[in-house]
Amino acid sequence: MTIRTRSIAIGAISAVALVGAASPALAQKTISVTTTKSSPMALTGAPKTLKAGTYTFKYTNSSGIAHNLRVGSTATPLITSGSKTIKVTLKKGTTVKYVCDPHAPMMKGTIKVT
Ligand SMILES: [Cu+2]
Repeated sequence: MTIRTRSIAIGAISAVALVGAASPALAQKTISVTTTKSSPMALTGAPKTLKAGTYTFKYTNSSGIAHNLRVGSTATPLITSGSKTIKVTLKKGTTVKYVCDPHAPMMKGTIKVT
């Protein structure tokens, strides 16, 4: 009786482990972009290159000045504090621009998608 119970338990653990192993491939990557109090007119944290795929861009603004983050054609609302996220699919071989809409001449950058 005891031996049977153990072998069933081990079988259950193996099944859970297999499901867990499949999850990371489906998980989305999050890119954090921030505007800080010390650099209140800058978007920092975006990488220069990214692999093609779908990403969550998390924009955090601690400056007290209204900013947003636009990546390609997708933008967060304007925020003066806190965080907002957008989901963006980046296509291989493109260069994607990101900006803060009200301050696009100074708060901007590009990401090469490989
Ligand atoms: Cu701005």
